[in-house]
Amino acid sequence: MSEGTRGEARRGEIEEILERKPGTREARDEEDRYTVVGAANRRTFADWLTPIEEHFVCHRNDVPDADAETWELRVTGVDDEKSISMAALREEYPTVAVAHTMECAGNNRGQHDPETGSVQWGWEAVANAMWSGTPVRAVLEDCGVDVNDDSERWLTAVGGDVPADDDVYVKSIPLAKALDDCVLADEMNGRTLPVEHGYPVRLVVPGWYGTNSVKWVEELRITDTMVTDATFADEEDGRTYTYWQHGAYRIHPADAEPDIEETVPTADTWDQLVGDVEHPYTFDENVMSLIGKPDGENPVTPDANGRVEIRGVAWAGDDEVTRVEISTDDGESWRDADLYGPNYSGAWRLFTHTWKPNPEAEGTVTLLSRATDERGRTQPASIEVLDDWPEIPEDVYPWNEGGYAANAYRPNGVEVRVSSRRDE
Ligand SMILES: Nc1nc2c(c(=O)[nH]1)N[C@H]1C(S)=C(S)[C@@H](COP(=O)(O)O)O[C@H]1N2
Ligand SMILES: [Mo]
Repeated sequence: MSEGTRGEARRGEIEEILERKPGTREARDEEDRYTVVGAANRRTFADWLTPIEEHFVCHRNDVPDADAETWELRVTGVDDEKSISMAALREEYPTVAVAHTMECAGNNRGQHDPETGSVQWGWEAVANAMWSGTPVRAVLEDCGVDVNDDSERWLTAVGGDVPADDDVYVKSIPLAKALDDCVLADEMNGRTLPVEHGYPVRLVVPGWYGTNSVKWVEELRITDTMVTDATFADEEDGRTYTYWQHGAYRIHPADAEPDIEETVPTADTWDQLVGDVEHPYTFDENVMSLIGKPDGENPVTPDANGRVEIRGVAWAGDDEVTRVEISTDDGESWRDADLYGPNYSGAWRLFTHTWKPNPEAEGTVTLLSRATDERGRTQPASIEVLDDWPEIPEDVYPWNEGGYAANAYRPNGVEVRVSSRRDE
């Protein structure tokens, strides 16, 4: 397909999605290459469950013209290879639901200075939904995989979207993670999976960056390493299979050339960054938080007791969030917020804090939130270009060429105007 035709098809797709999803708006993608819509308003981050209407969408290729009646999921690289129909997937295996905070690895990319390429997301590419379907574990066990095998193999998932540049959407995750909590989802928030979210079936990898949750999944292959050029050599179809794993979605300084034949011993993104992985992969989500209320759109009026509720969400991939703090004085001082509500691994937590704005003070105040996870990692203050990659100074997130996995709190502050009751 020519660039022009593909561009037009994508435009049509975005318009259609925006119509179905009134809680989203289009993201800034100067190169006009991706289908990208994000949450339109911070209020999305004041509730635990994100309605489909507010859930961001992100993909590059044209969506396949898929039909659940004819779709087959192939399982390969196993003793008992199978091609499973959607009916069989639904009826012959158990059904589970998982909560998953989907965050695009490029969320917050627009906060990088100098600007990086690709989609300039602010905070809008994150959402929390319930995904139901078939546990990956049940399918693999049925295909002869020893589910108690703790050897370090990989699950490589292949997307059935039509490749724009002959780069098939393929992602590898450790087999241990796949067996632990991953799901082949055909429902989202209790509804049939919408086409833009992966109908008829997608992989859901709880707590890991969205890129790992392959939509329109048509093959699961068990491999000894992460995908390499050799993994799909038998296809002989002239398509390439390694770009999305090794070329994109890696954290590195400008002008680096990541190895495309790599297999890393550790999955946690931050562990890779501070450890000895030179060009880390975006797997487990870094600790993050966002204020959803006040939303910065409207002035806030304190109640009769002079109080304002600050509410938001905080997540840390498949680690637990243990603390959220709020600052109303630009980070000079911090107060603990209370964590509450549902607590599922892989999903965000709600937090709330009662703020008493100074009745004497006029004008706007910036509210900051900062989360800490169970491993004691706290969100850094800002994104900075490092001279000495990857030595990361305290309170800094490293500017990186792809603009990935940033979790600084300062750029996500919300500016609110406080109006006193008496003025009204
Ligand atoms: N097959 C396929 N799966 C994909 C993608 C894609 O382009 N093709 N995009 C990924 C990216 S980058 C993200 S952030 C999530 C977004 O999922 P959503 O659109 O359901 O929110 O899907 C992932 N799965
Ligand atoms: Mo993404």
